[in-house]
Amino acid sequence: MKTDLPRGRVQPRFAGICTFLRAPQISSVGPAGKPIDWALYGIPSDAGVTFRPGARFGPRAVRDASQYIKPFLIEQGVHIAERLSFADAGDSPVSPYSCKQTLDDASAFALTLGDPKHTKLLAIGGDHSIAYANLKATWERRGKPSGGLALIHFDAHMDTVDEVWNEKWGHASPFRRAVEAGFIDPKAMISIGIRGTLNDPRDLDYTNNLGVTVITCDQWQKNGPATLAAFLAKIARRETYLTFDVDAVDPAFCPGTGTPVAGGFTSAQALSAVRSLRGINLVGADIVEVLPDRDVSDITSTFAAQLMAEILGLSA
Ligand SMILES: [Mn+2]
Repeated sequence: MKTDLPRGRVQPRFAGICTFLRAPQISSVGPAGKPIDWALYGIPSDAGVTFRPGARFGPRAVRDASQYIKPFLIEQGVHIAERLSFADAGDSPVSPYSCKQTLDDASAFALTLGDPKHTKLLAIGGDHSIAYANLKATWERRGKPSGGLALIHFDAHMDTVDEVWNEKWGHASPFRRAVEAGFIDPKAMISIGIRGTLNDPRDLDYTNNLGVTVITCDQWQKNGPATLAAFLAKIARRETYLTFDVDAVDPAFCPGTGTPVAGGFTSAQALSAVRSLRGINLVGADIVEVLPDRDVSDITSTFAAQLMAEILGLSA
């Protein structure tokens, strides 16, 4: 085994210290687990929210829900602990009154994790602003590719507003900032699950003008999988980052989130869409906007925990 997990039929899943997917803490990974393939870490910040706060408690809730995730993935047919070394790197530093400080500190923290040339970063938020920090660290660790990374973005919202209440680093803006910084290539960016309402239709202009591919939930029902497959064929083996806002899923299936929008994916549809990404050259990922105080029976954190395993499976 590359990842030394406590055996589920020996140490019960309700016992022991709580880490993501029951992975070892990064400091305790032995020689058999080196180099570490994935560092899993939390960015417990909701300094950037525009509506309901509370996503700062997301990493803890997802750790808890992930205790029941087992290492063999039925649909993908892979055993993630056998094929991959992954470890829980704890939580990044955060600065609860400052989005920008949090992003600077979180990306500096992420830069140091594992073997920077090899270890991929899976960040658990936190609100969507934290994607910028993990994207920045990923882009730098990949040698700052000049064309930027390809981006697969699941979300109800585009998250490309220039600023809200004079804040340029909040959760409405991470992909605009990432395009400006050169971390991502908008022509190799796809946003899936977009729907609902906007303050201003011109909010769509920015990404439309840059050539971002968009699949709304309505379009997904008609030809979404084919559009996604064509996009994947276009980006081929290019280095790709995956960002998943749980509000891409319908609030009936992910109620624990801060900016819910009706009419989203079922959790089954969303997981199936993620599994269909198998074969991409995944170099980093995040899962964001789990808001435990609004959750019911851990529905949303259970989804996020499953999604963590599926994301690891994509590269196993
Ligand atoms: Mn978002």
